[in-house]
Amino acid sequence: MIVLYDFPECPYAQKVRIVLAEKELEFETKLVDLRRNEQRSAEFLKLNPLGKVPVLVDEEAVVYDSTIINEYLDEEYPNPPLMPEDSYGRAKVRMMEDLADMLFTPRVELLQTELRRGEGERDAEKVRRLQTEIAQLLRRLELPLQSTRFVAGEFSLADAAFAPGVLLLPKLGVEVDSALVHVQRWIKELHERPSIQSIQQLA
Ligand SMILES: N[C@@H](CCC(=O)N[C@@H](CS)C(=O)NCC(=O)O)C(=O)O
Repeated sequence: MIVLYDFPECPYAQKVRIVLAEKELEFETKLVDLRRNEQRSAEFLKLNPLGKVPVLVDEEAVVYDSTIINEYLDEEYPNPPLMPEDSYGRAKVRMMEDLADMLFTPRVELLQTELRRGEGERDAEKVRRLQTEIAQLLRRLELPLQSTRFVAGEFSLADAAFAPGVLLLPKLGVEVDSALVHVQRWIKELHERPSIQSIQQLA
């Protein structure tokens, strides 16, 4: 049985849940309560010395980091495939996934943290800056989405990486420019996809 060490609100753990759902894999979850610093416990550090969720345990395989976990899942459980067959196709997925993980999701998390503060404590300038930066990042997706249905061809690990943040955009007050017709279409399609709907209540 696959076990996911999870914190439901973590977008990186959600990205793994989307892939597990795409592949219709059964799994158990073990909550690592980040609010109680459980990720620093000696027991958890044995699974991931970096002290971060998610971690996936599949029999003797212990894998951490959402990107590495999702590639592991795609190789171990290849149906349906979430990576293209050709090297350049795979490189494009990885570049898009990197954009999601390094630029998009961290800003979504920062904005979420800022908005959780009380009205008085909130840094309005920071909120506006992050909202603008996230909207600008989405602009970069319009060109690839003009020629393909998803960010790097067919639905892939890259779309799974963007999805948790994309679900939060309305709550975060990020407006997607209506001129970005392909981005708008892609967002709608993500919202309608069952694997992504399965994490909606966690987002
Ligand atoms: N690169 C990692 C990032 C994981 C990550 O940042 N997890 C956060 C929660 S969303 C975490 O566990 N933070 C706890 C800590 O840093 O102490 C991945 O993709 O899995």
